[in-house]
Parts: sequence; structure tokens; C-alpha cells
Amino acid sequence: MNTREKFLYDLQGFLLVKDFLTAEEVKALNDAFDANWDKRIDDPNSHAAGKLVGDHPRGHFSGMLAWEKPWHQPFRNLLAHPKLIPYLNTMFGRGWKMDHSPFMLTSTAGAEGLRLHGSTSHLFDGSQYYTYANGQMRCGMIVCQFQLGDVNTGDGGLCVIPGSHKANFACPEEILIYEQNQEIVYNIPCKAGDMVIFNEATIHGTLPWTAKHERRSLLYRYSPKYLHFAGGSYTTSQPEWVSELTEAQQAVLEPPYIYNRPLVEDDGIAVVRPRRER
Ligand SMILES: O=C(O)CCC(=O)C(=O)O
Repeated sequence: MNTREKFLYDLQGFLLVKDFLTAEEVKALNDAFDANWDKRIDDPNSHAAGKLVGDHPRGHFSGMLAWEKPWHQPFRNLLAHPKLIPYLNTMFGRGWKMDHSPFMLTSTAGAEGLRLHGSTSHLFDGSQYYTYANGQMRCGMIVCQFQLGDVNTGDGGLCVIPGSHKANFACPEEILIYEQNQEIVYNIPCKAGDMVIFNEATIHGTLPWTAKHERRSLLYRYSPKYLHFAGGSYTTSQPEWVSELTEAQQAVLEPPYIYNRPLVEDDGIAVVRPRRER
């Protein structure tokens, strides 16, 4: 993570990393979804209101890590992607883990949005926060959103209120439902292959999808080693197929704990087990 990226993430509460995935990686992920389209369901997390209402729900895929061979592989490759590790080691310090099951959001024209949410800084929430001290950034859960299709200005999809991870006042409801001050809500333009990392404390949500082409956004969430945000679909036990993973990928699926934890080095290959790492 270079100094420009650190400045931008600290300032904005999100970071756009252009060309994160290669064209081959994007194709492998899209091919896997195309081959498993029957697994698409309507978004179970539907929560649109105000100007975010649409005429149909967003589409949702989950469970990709356990899809049958070869379709699970492109998703497993992302778990400890060599380009992602230095970002996570910088934002969390050493020791971090997957949170939630990865899922994909799809949208066709007219798909509804999602009410904006994010803890900001107005109350301390140990699961979603941002802090800077002693030259280090630290945070609660973050979201890595891999774009598998283009998002042009005004298409809709992921939106953020830049800087809101540091906001000291609760965000008024009329802004959260996009009825007031739309000018502070940023719909991040992306190309297929780009990645957006945002802090869960940063106010974010979904704008209704307006483009003719389909939205395809893949979300992986990570938390520091001591935290587990989501219960339910991703539990804190290792999956049956864990032995099929690399050592670094296995480390990412470890439950939350500190002592003797496997830590993934920046090179993505070395995994060390110090007795304690702060
Ligand atoms: O990418 C998006 O549309 C926002 C996703 C989101 O905030 C969520 O699903 O909780």
C-alpha cells in the first residue's frame, strides 16, 4: 500500500484500486457465475426506502467457495490474493480473517438500492471503526468489492459518503435514504477488474441500477484477527474442504483468536505462527 493510497484511504474511508484483477481473473469469475446462474436468488438483505426504491430486488449469489470443481477455484484464489495481502496487513496490522461468506450482487435496470449505513465515529463501535495512532491505521471490518463489470458515472450500485468514517454526528435519515444532499453521495465509477476497499464505518449503500448492462460486484469482507462480525452463514469453524486450500488461504478462514495465530506475510506465501502478535 503506497503513500498515495494510505492518504486516500485515511481521508475518504474507501480506496479504489484500478486494474486489481487481470482480464483472465475477471473472465474466470464471470464464467463461474454464468455456469451457476440457477443459484441466483433475490437479495435477502433487501432494504430500500425513499429515493432508493426500485421496481425489483437486487440479485444475490453466495456459497461460491464450495461450488463444484472447477467453479470454486477463482473464488478460493481471491481469499489470500497476493495483491490484497499488503493492503490488509497495513489496514489491520498482522492477523486478519474472512468475515461473512463472500457474495455477489447483480442488478438489472430498475433494481432497487439499499439504505445507506455505516457506523461513522459518532459512537465507538468496536466491530466497525477507524483509528490512526502512532503512525498506524487500524479498523474493524472492511469490504473488498471486486467489479466484474463496468460501473459508469450514474449507473448506480455501490455508493459511499467519503470521509464519513470520521463523522462525529449521526447521519440524518433523509440522507440515508437519498432524499437530501445527494451531492455528498459518491457512486464510484469503476472498470471490470477494479477493486474498491471500504471501511464498514464509512457510510455506504446501493443506488438503484440505471444502466442497460448488468451490475456484477463480488464482495469479500475481512476483519481483524480478534473480531467476528457476522454469525449465521459463515461460522467460526473451518469448512470440510479446508485441506484443498493453500496455507495462506487456510489462515484466512481461521476463527477469531490471537495466540499462536497463523499470520500471512506480505509475500503471500510465508505463514508464521508467533506466540503473540499485537
Ligand atoms: O455494493 C453495494 O451495493 C453495497 C453493499 C452493501 O452495503 C451491503 O450489501 O451491505
